[in-house]
Amino acid sequence: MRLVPLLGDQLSPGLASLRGARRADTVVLMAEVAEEAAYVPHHRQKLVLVFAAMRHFAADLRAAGWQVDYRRLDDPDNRGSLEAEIVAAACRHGATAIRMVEAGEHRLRAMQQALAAATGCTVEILPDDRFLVPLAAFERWRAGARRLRLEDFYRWQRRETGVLMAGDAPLGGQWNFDSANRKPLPRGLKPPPAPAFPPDAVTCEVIDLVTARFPHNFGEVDRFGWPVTRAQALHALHRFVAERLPRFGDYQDALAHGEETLFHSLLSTSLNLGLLVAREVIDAAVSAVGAGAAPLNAVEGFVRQILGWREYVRGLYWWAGPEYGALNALGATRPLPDFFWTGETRMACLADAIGQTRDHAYAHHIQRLMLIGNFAMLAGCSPQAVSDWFLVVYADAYPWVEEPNVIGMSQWADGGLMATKPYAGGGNYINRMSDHCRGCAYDVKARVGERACPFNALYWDFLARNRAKLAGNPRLLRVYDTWDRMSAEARTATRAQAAAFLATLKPARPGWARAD
Ligand code: FAD
Ligand code: DLZ
Ligand code: SF4
Repeated sequence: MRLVPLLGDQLSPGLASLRGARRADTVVLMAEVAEEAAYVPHHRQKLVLVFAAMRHFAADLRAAGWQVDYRRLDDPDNRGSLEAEIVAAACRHGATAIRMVEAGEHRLRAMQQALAAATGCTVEILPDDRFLVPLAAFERWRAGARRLRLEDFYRWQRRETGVLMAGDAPLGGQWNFDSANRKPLPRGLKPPPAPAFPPDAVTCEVIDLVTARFPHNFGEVDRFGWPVTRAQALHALHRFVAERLPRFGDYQDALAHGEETLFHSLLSTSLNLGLLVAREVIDAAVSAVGAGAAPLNAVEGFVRQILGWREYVRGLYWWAGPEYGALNALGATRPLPDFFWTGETRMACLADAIGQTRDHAYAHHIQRLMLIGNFAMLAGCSPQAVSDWFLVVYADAYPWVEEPNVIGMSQWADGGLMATKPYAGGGNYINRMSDHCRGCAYDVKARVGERACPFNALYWDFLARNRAKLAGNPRLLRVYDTWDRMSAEARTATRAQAAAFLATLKPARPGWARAD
């Protein structure tokens, strides 16, 4: 008998460990376990999403003729960890062989490597070919690359896959349309509502379980609407391509008060669980250009996110190793302010982004990068505290994708491996790309004074504080020049303003979101 354990983010019918396996002599094991549910105190919607998707996937496998051993979190003899469940199942089924797809994170890869000794079985670990770029290919690319940059990686992938290519040249004659993709949302343009999938009986049972077992975790569950089956995820994909993709490019960088999704796809949870695979999402988007249903700037912008960023951060996570998560190039140590958990702040932009995070376990990229991440970096918050927060609060968060985005892209804690310069911005940037400032208690135009937008003084304070580490960066020469041209009094007042604001921040109580 062969045991095929499937992890919670391996919910793909075409998974490598299922392909070619014979149903008659295979037992598929899936296990909800306390260790995964509590290694960080996940947002309750994320817990519901993972368990509900696992339960639906197990039912689909059974319907397709697989023998599935499914372990529920509330089984009285649940052994609490994936390793213990796999060892017990191997014994229960008299397994002589274990076949698994490589886990998506360092912690569980180490567990997989210990399985042969723990079970006495032969253990086969297969590459996760749901990603387009095998890790060995990423490593070869990196070894030969002049520099580690998304743009180079992305062009290489366009050539390798032929996606949006006309022979050897990019379709439309340009590799990217970023300059066309920076429009603020015009007044009166209302993005279509994102599809929501009301919980069925299986999901309702999981909601009850999560509510009872994790009463103190962050986040609301009452408006749960994530896709939990492949059929729902495919429906969400088709709705996105038809309704939102055409404007995805134009408003990719926009922010708007009360607009939780704009023209984003909301497909990350389905992609990261495996309900959808990257290639089919890219193909669906590309076919919209062919059919004249979406312009090239939109489709290229979207493809770049998946063929580019998603594959790139995954390669970087594995290449950089477990130490990457501990990097702190700017030596930032401030604890997270408590409003990251309560959403209670007078800063309208952050109250909006954190409030919707609590309600939906979702924020789009620019909210994560230019509002929440930007604020945390300007305030000098510990990148590890920031990274833990991002891992907890988003339904799509797994270390392989969260860490490079937070440690690298958002906090610049890797000293520039991911991003050529810190993604730092003052209130002006936020005002240009959003309507948040109109309804804010603060004045976005002011740098000092009682009503001054905190982002402004914090921005300059961040640059001044980190001058020794950042001033040599050619992309920051102009901003340091502007700072230096301010009068000494203006500089002193700006830094005093930042210090006074920082002194008002209440640190989050330790263990705020721990599951009791
Ligand atoms: P869309 O804007 O519609 O983009 C389409 C798809 O492209 C996404 O579904 C996602 O699969 C992929 N994608 C886009 N940007 C990235 C990126 N930078 N890295 C990897 N994939 C990308 N994404 C996660 O999946 N999990 C995370 O834990 C996560 N944490 C982040 C933390 C920070 C600080 C930042 C700045 C970004 C983070 N991202 C993360 C990337 C991105 O913000 C989300 O993938 C995106 O917001 C998900 O919403 P969407 O599906 O509507 O994306
Ligand atoms: C995120 C998560 C959670 C909350 N629970 C489980 C679980 O009970 N069982 C499981 O197999 N996986 C779970 N996961 C996903 C894992 O923590 C992990 O992120 C991935 O399996 C890595 O590939
Ligand atoms: Fe955010 Fe400052 Fe604008 Fe208020 S004024 S919404 S704090 S950028």
